[in-house]
Amino acid sequence: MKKKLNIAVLGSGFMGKAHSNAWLMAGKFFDVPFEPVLKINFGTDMELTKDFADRWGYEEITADWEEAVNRKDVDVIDIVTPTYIHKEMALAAANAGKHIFCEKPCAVTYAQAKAMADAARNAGIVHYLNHNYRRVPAVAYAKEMIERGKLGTIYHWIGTYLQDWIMDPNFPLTWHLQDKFAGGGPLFDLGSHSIDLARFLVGEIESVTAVSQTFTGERFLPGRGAATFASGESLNSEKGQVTVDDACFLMAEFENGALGSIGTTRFAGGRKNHNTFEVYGSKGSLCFNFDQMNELQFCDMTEPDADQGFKTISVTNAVHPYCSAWWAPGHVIGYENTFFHAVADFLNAVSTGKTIEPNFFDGEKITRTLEAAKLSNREGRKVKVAEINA
Ligand code: SOE
Repeated sequence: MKKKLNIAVLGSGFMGKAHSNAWLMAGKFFDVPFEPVLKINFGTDMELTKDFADRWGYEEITADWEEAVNRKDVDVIDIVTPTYIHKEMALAAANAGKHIFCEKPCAVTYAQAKAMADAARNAGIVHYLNHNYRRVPAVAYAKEMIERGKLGTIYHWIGTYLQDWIMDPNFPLTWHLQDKFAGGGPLFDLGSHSIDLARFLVGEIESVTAVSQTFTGERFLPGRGAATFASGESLNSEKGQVTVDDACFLMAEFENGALGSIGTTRFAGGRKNHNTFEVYGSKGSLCFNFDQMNELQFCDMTEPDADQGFKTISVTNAVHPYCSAWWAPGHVIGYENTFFHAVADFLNAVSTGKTIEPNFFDGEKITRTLEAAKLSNREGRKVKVAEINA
């Protein structure tokens, strides 16, 4: 019998669902050292929280997250709330000596992210920041290929993360569209993923030059109104100010000399979750597109000129990262599997006390870069990441 590990999940939205599923399922596919137990779920709307908790089999619910964090019988705090409250929850969890599994982006400011990193360091807990795309097998395999030298010296990173879910001007002013709750628009929500992948695959970003735009400056407040959106949001008759970007494009200089760009928007019609990157090196080029998440495109530049061209690698073979736990080659996996991979790695980290990445130390660096991009856009100039102070 495996030792049980009691999980408190704070939040119950889209990510609450993805995380709950992963806590329950990871051990079915991976050899994990614990049996995670969905002990308690925190939510603010008790009716919705009860429905959610019943569906996923939580033992209890609470409207008081601090109570959940401080319970003696809770081992892990899983934070899936809006971003602005991550810091408060993470600090409380670290002070209580609980391991932390936290949704991205880390925090709304560099100062907050730094406080989270410091608290985790001081408490000596295991902390994980869920930039889940690192755990797409094709992305993890891209990392292996780069480490094996298949790309040589890296010259370029071109990342794009495009969505379209707020293009309708009637889409309400949810927390995602308010700077104080989200830290930024697609720059924070999507750009944090792209920066995480760029750091993972290329290296540290030294400076950024960013431009952003808000296309819809005012929106109806959420409430009970006529229109209801796919996300379940409905409208009020009053309007409020959008205080985040709708799109942000940035150029990045890496410490190792590589040059790159990251484009993020929620106004790319038809693009639902179009997360792509291209990495160009002296010996080879790699392209990834989450729409075909089981594949990598690779061009081997060491081949004779006449033979050069991109080939498709199906990253579904047992030798590929995470794939031995899944199906026979070519039998593809999906979005939810990335969360299973994260949970399996996190459980192993808790058992061994080893570091898992990305974590709050990465969150600190990513958030600093995001703030540099905000400053760059505001002041119309290139900003070194090191200029940003907590
Ligand atoms: C919404 O834009 C969102 O759910 C992000 O918050 C996630 O991190 C991304 O994986 C999918 O899109």
